[in-house]
Amino acid sequence: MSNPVHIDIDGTIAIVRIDNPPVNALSQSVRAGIVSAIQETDADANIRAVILICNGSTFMAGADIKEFGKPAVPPLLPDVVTALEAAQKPWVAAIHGNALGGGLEVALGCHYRIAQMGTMLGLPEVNLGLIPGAGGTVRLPRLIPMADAFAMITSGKPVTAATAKSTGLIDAVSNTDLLRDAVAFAKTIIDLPRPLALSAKPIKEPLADDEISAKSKALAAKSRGQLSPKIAAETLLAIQALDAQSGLSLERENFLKLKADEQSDALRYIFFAERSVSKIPSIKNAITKPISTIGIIGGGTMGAGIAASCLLANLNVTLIERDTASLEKGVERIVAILHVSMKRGLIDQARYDALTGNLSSSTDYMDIADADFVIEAVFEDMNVKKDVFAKLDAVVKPEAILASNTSYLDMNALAAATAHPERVIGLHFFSPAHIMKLVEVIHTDHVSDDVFATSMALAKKLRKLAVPAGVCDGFIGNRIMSAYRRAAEYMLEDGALPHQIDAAMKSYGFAMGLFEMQDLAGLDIGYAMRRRKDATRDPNERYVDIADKIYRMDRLGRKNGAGFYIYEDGKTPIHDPDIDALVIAESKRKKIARTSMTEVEIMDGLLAVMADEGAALLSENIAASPEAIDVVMVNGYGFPKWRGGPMYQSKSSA
Ligand code: 3H9
Repeated sequence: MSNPVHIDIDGTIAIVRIDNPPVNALSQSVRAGIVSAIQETDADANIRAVILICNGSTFMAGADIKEFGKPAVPPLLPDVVTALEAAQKPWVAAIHGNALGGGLEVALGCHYRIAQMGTMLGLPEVNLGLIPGAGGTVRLPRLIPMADAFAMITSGKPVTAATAKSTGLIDAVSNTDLLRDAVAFAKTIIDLPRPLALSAKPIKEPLADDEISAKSKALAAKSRGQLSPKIAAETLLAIQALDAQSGLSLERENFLKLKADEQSDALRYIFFAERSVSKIPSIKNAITKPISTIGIIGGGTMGAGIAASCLLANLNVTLIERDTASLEKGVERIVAILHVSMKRGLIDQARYDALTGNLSSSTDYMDIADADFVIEAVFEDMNVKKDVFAKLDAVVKPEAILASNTSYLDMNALAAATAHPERVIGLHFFSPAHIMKLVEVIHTDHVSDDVFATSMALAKKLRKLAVPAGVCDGFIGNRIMSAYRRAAEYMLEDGALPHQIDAAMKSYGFAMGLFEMQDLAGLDIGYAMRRRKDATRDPNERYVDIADKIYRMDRLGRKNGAGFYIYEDGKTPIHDPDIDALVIAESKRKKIARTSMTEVEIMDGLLAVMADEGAALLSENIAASPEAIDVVMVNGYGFPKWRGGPMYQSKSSA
């Protein structure tokens, strides 16, 4: 492999350039190259400052995660950062794109940092089940206030260059040519005394122990069993009371412990799975058509969220509704989402004005005749959707793509309702659609490769995680959830109670229990869905009546204060013994002898059902890989990410 580290000399300034595509990860050859560059520039008396810059789209995005499963080959990253800190010449990190994890730690080893506007800087190791392992927990809180370092390290969320400048993480922002600005900056510091190395400085604005403990407690609740945020908080708390050397040793010890833990294995698996699922060999040579104008049919919660996502991706959007009153409400919803984005600082006033300017609305389908792509998000009913598709088919240009945001309907039947089924695709967004990253891209039988590839590309443009799925009732996620729900209902009749099942799955790490989730969605929704399926349900299939009975007691869930649970404050589920009695009475009525179940039995039983349904999806070609199933479950259905997903779990426990 060619040397990824090059040195150019510009007068008295050395420019050390890293070129290790795609993200300049700190592979062994990069680490070794940086160490030689330190030695070379130290030895050259003409050089008075060094700029560290990267080729390609980003500064270093971290340690090379692909090396994590193998024995570490020196020089190790912590030693590289220590060597940088001790370099004879001042090093200036010139940062663009992302400086993440080990990449930011390298920048912290440099004596100055300048970043291009738009750069993101962060220590996202917790998302991989780790903590920073090359001095980040020790150096960051010596550069910026501990409260800011704590937030960055325990959340893993990167900050913008503007925020980094305000906290002192970077010394300067470049608005134009990064290298030119970095050289100009270097010239201003050449004659200054060398700043103290970060490891020689005290902690900046340490937090009181009780403040950190309170934050740690809040984190433990939020991370629901994930170790890394908790260990990150504990490490920072301890580091406040230690000298830098002892802090570095503690960080290393905790980093290595976490790296060897199964949670980090699972999170690394999901990291690569999320990147692999959208790579589809069969459409490698397909033509991706340019998309600039989107028509959205229906301005309800889903339609508005999808429209806002499209606007935020700089697309022109026309919203269609059936009457003026609904149209006004739809536009209001979209504008409200953009307004929240502005209030949160994600877009500024000028961008808000530009994006709202890209939105038009109409009650006439002819106004989307020129759209490149139309997404319908009307009521989830086959006849209503068929009607919309027939109208669309008649007005849009022949090359326009028609997508349905359905969560379970037969997309092939919908495509057959049009004259051009090859341009029909499903895009199953998750609610709220402007926030949730997951989209299932439903591959209909007759869809053309170009339409499929263009739909995948559009999802990427919307910054979504697109997972292809075949046509079946519920696609990947809802089908697994149906199997999970069915099995949980059998467990109710067989001996478990709703709160016991919910507690078991929450203690496994699920965001919410299944029965709490049904209460949140509204028991009327599930009831209506079951009635729609009555006609086609196999009469010999085991059917559990408990949810129907609760609905008929006018317990609709959170919305009217009672469902499987009672809600006194409208949101906190309270266990209701009346529901236990109803469940027990149902077992009796069906003459089922109840057997109590332990938490582990409940968990194992339900996970096995999910994995079995996943195996069926694979054998039916609905899901292309176990990774696709895991990515859907983790990103759309609250399966704990640090467990990797049901397929990963079944493989690891096999
Ligand atoms: C760490 O640094 C530990 C240290 O504290 C201590 C060590 C001792 N390594 O995401 P993309 C690949 S832990 C190897 O699609 P984007 C990725 O798999 C690390 N490979 O692009 C993909 O490959 P392919 C802390 C990596 O533009 C390709 O690059 N850092 C790494 O949407 C493009 O990736 C992180 O957690 C890596 N570190 O987003 C940052 N990163 O084309 C992780 C990416 O074969 N990375 N690849 O599928 C990211 O968040 C995003 O990749 C980034 C770019 C935002 C940089």
